[in-house]
Parts: sequence; C-alpha cells; structure tokens
Amino acid sequence: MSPNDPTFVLRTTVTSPFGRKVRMAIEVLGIGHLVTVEPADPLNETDTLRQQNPLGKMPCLLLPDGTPIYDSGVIIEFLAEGAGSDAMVPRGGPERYVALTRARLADGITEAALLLIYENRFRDPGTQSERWIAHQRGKIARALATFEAAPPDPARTDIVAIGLSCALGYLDWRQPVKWRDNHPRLVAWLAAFAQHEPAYERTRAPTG
Ligand SMILES: N[C@@H](CCC(=O)N[C@@H](CS)C(=O)NCC(=O)O)C(=O)O
Repeated sequence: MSPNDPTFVLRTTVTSPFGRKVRMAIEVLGIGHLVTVEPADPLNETDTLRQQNPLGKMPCLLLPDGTPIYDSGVIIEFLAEGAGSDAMVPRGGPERYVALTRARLADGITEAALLLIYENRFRDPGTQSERWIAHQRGKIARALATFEAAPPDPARTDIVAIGLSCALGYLDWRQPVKWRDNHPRLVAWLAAFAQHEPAYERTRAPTG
C-alpha cells in the first residue's frame, strides 16, 4: 500500500470488540490515513451493513470499489498483507495455523461474552436461560484457563495478542463475567501488553 492508495471504509462502532481488533491492527500497521471509519448499526434494517455483510455483523471493510471484506480476522490478514507486514500472522507452516487457532480461541471468548450480553439485552427479564448462560460461561472459563496456562509474549503485537487484549478489554468493560481475581498471569499479561502496545489504550471504547 502506498500513501496514494484510495481510502478504505471500515464499518464499525467504536464500542465493538471485534471492530476494536481491526482498529488496533490499523494503528499498529500505521495505515490510519488509508481508512475511514463509518459507524454501523447491526440492529437497523435500513443500514447498508446488511447489504455489505449479509450476516449484518461489524466490522466490515469496504475496498475502494465497494467489495466487502469480513470478518475481523480476515480484515486484519488482508490489511497486514497489503501493508507488507509479517509480524501480524506467521506466513506459513504449523506456526501460522497455531497462531490462527489461538486467535480464534481469543475471539471465542468475545463471542461467548457477546452472547451473554445479548441474552440480557434481547430477552425479557426472567426469561433468560440459566443453562445457556452457564454454557457460554463454560466456554469463557476454559478459554481463559488455556491462555492463563500459557500467556502470549506481552512484547509482541500479533493477531493473537490483538484478539486476546480485545476479549479481556471487553470483559473488563461489560463485565459479563469476573476474570481478574482468578487469572493473575493474564492480568499481568494485559498490563504488560498495554504498556508495550499504545494502540491498546488508544482504541479503548469511550466511557459514558
Ligand atoms: N466473527 C465476527 C464477529 C463479528 C460480531 O459478532 N460483531 C458484533 C458486534 S461486536 C455484531 O455485529 N453483532 C450484531 C449481530 O450479531 O447481529 C468477526 O470476527 O468480525
């Protein structure tokens, strides 16, 4: 990508944890000048998001000719390749697929956390399923335990660290589960990573 390249449009809110992954990657890759962020509203049926991504999910990146690229992991790989960065995802071999698997594990925490939030938001009080809530909590607990046993290198910003930091940031923000008391190594990892990677703080969802 060169500074003369046309601008991409990123459909996302600044509160979306998956959108934050892409906003972080854009900062890290130093290509903010190539991307315009346009808010999206997945619940609004007249929002063009549903034409761009039939799943109606954000983030969704639009190429200059309107071609949509989603989901967050695909967008990050696309942008990293265009920016000529090798650091975000290993190019090949088992390391590549181990990293992509760990990144999907981190995304799974965010997915389950979102389902917990939606369970509250979309169901009338008293109609939430305790069984479903426990099922999602189990996913989060097992994934957190896996990362707690082997946290990533905090001095490295890659697709795993981006996904995990956005997942933990989302747990901190919306608090669908409490994770800090029983995951000391992950607490230390997030603090060290935030210190190493300024894009983590800069992409934090605004409060209030
Ligand atoms: N796997 C997708 C997940 C995207 C996702 O679930 N986004 C949420 C917002 S953070 C969304 O658009 N939810 C609205 C919906 O599911 O209708 C990705 O990584 O981009």
